[in-house]
Amino acid sequence: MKLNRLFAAAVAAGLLAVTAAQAQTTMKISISTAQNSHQGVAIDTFAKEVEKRTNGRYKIQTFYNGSLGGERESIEAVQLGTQELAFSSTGPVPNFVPETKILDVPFLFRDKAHARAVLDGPIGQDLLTKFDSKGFKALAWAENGFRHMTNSKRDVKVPEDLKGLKMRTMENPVHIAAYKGFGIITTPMAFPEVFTALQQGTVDGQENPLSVIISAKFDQVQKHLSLTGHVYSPCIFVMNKAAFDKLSAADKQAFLDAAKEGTKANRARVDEDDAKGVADLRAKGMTVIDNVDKAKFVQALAPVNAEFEKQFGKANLDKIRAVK
Ligand code: EAX
Repeated sequence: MKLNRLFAAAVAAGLLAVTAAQAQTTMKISISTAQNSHQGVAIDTFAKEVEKRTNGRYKIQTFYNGSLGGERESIEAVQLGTQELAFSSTGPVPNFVPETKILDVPFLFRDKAHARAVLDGPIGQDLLTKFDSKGFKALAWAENGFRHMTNSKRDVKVPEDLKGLKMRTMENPVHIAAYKGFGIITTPMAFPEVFTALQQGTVDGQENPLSVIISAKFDQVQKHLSLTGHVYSPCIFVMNKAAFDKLSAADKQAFLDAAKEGTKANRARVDEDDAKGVADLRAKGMTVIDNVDKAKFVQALAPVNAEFEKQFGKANLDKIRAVK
């Protein structure tokens, strides 16, 4: 009798375990930066929240340091469905969803609060829907932050100092056009290759937010940093559209809410990195020019910006600029 009961309990437990195992779906999400970064915090939080909000029925496997490929490759994989999710800067995104290009216009956003208000407001939320017809579900905007220039050659104080520097850029048409406007020799390259390219001198410099410069340890291969803040760099949680559509309504909401939590953690970390980044990088030996004359850099891009006004429509850019 006692044995029977034990046996029944064991069978029941086994069945439960089997059902739980069957019901658990594993999905992958990747970033190109380290786990200990503003992007790592984003996907770690997302993974934890998805598991919590779906009672463990969905498990999110997290991959760091571009171990599944660079950002363009990971977005491609999400579009194809060989990878369910990616968290990426919007660098390569215009190659998939051209409407997002407008966010890459230099000196468009006044500060992070402005950029976040635009992304969280009607303009940003409308842009998220543009991913649908391209095979994606865009879950939420997050951020990389404002990008700054680093190089191994010289202090960059005025725009003329950028002339002739060979710099790695993201695979982004707006950035490339703008940086050419500064007289930079642009070399588009996937992020996982950048450290080595800087180390070997294939390029003189690169540009990224403090969060990325710190987590990628670019201070080890770059001497000069200038806080140019020339462009805001959004990030995005993207998911394969078919994988998202398969979820129940409640689970869809769980994924969307989890991404929002990821964004909160991500932005808090960017704020933290921005607050202590300069002191940290100085302590590591970088020379930091933190008082560049922004107006001169804006002025240097006047011809390029005139082109952007034509391309994107002045009214559309003004609509973004007008957001409080
Ligand atoms: O998303 O490619 C880049 O420079 C990005 O800013 C970096 O991968 C972090």
